[in-house]
Amino acid sequence: MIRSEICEMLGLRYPVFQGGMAWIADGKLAAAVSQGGGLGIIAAGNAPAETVREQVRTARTLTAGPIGVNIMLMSPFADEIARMVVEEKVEVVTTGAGNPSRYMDSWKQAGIRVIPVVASVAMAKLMTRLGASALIAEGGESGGHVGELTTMALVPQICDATTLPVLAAGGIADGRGAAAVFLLGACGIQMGTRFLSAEECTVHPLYKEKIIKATDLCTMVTGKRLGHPVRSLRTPFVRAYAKAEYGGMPDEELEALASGALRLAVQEGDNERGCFLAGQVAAMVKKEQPAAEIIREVMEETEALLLRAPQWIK
Ligand code: TUI
Repeated sequence: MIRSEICEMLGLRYPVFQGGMAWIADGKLAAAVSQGGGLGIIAAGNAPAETVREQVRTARTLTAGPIGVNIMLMSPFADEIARMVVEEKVEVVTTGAGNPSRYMDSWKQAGIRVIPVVASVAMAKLMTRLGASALIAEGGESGGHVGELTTMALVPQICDATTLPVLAAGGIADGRGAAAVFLLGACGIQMGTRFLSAEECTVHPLYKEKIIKATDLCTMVTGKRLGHPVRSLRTPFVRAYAKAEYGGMPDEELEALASGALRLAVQEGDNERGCFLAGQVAAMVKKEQPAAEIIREVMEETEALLLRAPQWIK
C-alpha cells in the first residue's frame, strides 16, 4: 500500500487528487473520489459562489471524507468563492491559473489547507513562503490551462525549490506515470483526464466517448496569443480557432469565438462548437469505470512497479 505524507496530512487512504476540472468536477464526482480514498475536488471554474456552495453541500451528503475546492483565479467570482470556502469549512483549497497570494492569510486563519497549482519554480518558492501546505506541480501535458514546462522537467525542479510535499499533475493516467513521478520526488498525484471517464462523472456521454476514442496526437494547445494557452481535443472547431488565432483575428472576436465553448462540450456534447479540454493521456483512457476502482487500479499498479524496481539493479 502506497502511503505518503500527504495521506497523513489530509487523512487520505491513497495519495491521489482528482483535478478540479471546470464545469466537470462537481459534488458528485468529488464525493466519489473522496469515498474511494483520494481527495475529491470541486471545480469552481467560472461559476458564481452560490453554485459552487451547492456542490460542496451535495458532496457533504455523499461522503464524510475531506473535500477540496479548486479556485480558478481568472474567474470574475474568485473573491466570493474565496469567502465561501471559509464559510463552508472545506478542508482543502487548490488554486489554478494564477497567483493566490491575496487570499492565503484568510484561508490559513480558517484552518484550510492551501495547495496551489504551480507551473514554475518562482511560484513554488512564493507559495512556500506564504504558508501553503503542499504544492501541485502541473506540467503542460495536462488538459485545460497549461504552463510552459513538462511534468518530467517541472517536478524535480519544484521538489528542489521547496520543503513542502509536492504532488505531480499532467500526463499521469496510470500506475506507470504515478511510479515515474514518485521517483522524480513527488509524494502524490493529481489526475484529471482519467477521472473524466469515471462513472460518477456527469459530463455529456459524447465527451466521454471522445476521450475513450482519442489517439496519441488528438490534443492541441490554442489560446497562446491571448496569454491563456489551453489544451483540448483537436476538433474542427479548435482547428478553426487556431487558424483564426494565427490569421490575425482581432482579440475581442477571438474571445467571443471561445466563449461558452467549454460549457457546450460538457453539457451538450456539441461537436461543432464545443471545446473538449483533455490532457495528452486521453488516449490512455480505455473505459468508463467507478472512481474508486480507478484509484485502486492506479495505486496497485504503482506499487507493483515500484516493488519491481530493485530488480533492475544488477
Ligand atoms: O488551471 C489549470 N487548468 C485550467 S483552468 C481552466 S478554465 C480557463 N478558462 C478560460 C481560459 C483559461 C482557463 C481550464 N483548465 N491548471 C492549473 C495551472 N495553473 N496550470 C498552470 C497554472 C498556473 C499558471 C500561472 C499557475 C500559476 C501561474 O502564475 C502566474 C502568475 O500570476 O505569476
